This record gives sequence, structure tokens and C-alpha cells, in this order.
Amino acid sequence: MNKKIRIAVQSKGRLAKASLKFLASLGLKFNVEKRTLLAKCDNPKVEIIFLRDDDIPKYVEQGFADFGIVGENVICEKKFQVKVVKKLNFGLCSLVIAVPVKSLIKVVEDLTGQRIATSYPNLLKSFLEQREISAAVFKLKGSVEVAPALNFGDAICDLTQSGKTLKENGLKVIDKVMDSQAVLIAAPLGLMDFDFLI
Ligand code: PRT
Ligand code: ZN
Repeated sequence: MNKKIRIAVQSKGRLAKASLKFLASLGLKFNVEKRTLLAKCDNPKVEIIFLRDDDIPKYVEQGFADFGIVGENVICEKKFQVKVVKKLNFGLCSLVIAVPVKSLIKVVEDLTGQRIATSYPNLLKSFLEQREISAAVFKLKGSVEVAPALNFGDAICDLTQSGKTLKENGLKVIDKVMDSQAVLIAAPLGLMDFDFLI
């Protein structure tokens, strides 16, 4: 095989360090200190590309990267056409629905007619549809947990790991949309000669 394998990982953020650790565990050696957008590996057939996590599935889907490491939540939200080839058991978190602790909303059925702020509108809408709940979904890019305190939403749907941020913002979980973890993804067109990664 002469083709170079290009692997896309998050440049900064929650998955960055663990992604490189996973690649190192496969025997790949690369220089992270002199890291630019692209890092060459000792193995000349492999190169690592550093991206925003949201862009990783696009690169893989379009074939600009052969593999990528990203949270399942990202690929499920935008329904990217990529294959999940391995669950990596890091970046564990859950996408949950939470409300202010004193809210009269106790179960998701109580969300009918209410406003929910989230960075994951597609996943939330499918969840609500499955439960036949009609609620207004507002998209926010970040800091979703502060929305109810600012009266921008009666509930939120966001990722949580330790639960600390929800607690600090006076919120409690009433239901779970999905569990998520980091996954190794590949372009949909086969995985020839890449066995060492799987
Ligand atoms: O810059 P870039 O676009 O690459 O990164 P990003 O800021 O969009 O993503 P980043 O680094 O925050 O998260 C990358 C991935 O890590 C996510 O897509 C998830 O798959 C995974 N992950 C695991 C998490 C968390 N745990 C997590 N706790 N992503 C976000 N959070 C947030 C959560 O929403 C809350 O606001 O962290 C905050 C703290 O959580 P608690 O519950 O531990 O307090
Ligand atoms: Zn991102």
C-alpha cells in the first residue's frame, strides 16, 4: 500500500490528549511539540491532522482524512456519512435534559409547550418526536446551562460528565437522550489495509 493514511484529531479540547495517547498506543510516533496543522509520524505512511472537533467528520466524510477521532454526539447530531470503526472508551459523557431544581417540570412529558435550549437540536428533536412531546427547541452554541437563569428556556439539553456544571447552575437531570464517547471513524468507502487501527 503506497497511500498515506491521514488521521484527524481534535487540536485542543477534551479529546485532544486522549486521542494522541490512543494513537501512540498503536505504536505511532509523532512530534507533538512542533505541532502544526499536520504532524508527520515516524511511520512515513501516516500523518496526523489537527482540527476543531466539529470539522473532523466532514474531513473524513469527504475523504480528506481516512480516519478521525470525535465524540459520538457530534456525528449523531449532524448524521455524517461515516463508519464508526471503534469505540475508544474515553470522552465519556451523556446528553441529558435538565431543569432548574425548583421547576414544576418533573418528567419529560411536562415539557409539552415549554422552551428547551440546546447545542444539539437534531438529537433533541428526534428524542421529543419519539416521546410525542411538542416543545420549542432553541439552538445555542455554548454556555447552555445558564439559559434557564436568564429566562431563555425552561429546560436545557446538554452534555454532562461529572454533573458539576449542572449543579453549579441549579439544574437537575430529568432524562437522558444518549450516552456518548470518543469513537474512531472512517470514510464510508471501505477500510482496506488499515487493520492495524482496528
Ligand atoms: O474547539 P473544538 O470545537 O474542537 O472543541 P469543543 O469546545 O466543541 O469541544 P470540547 O473539547 O468541549 O468537547 C469535545 C468532546 O468531548 C465533546 O463533543 C464530547 O464528545 C466530549 N465530552 C466529554 C464533553 C464532556 N465530556 C463535557 N463535560 N464535551 C463537553 N462537556 C461539557 C458539558 O457540556 C459541560 O458544559 O463540559 C461541561 C462540564 O461538564 P461536567 O458535567 O463535568 O461539569
Ligand atoms: Zn467543537
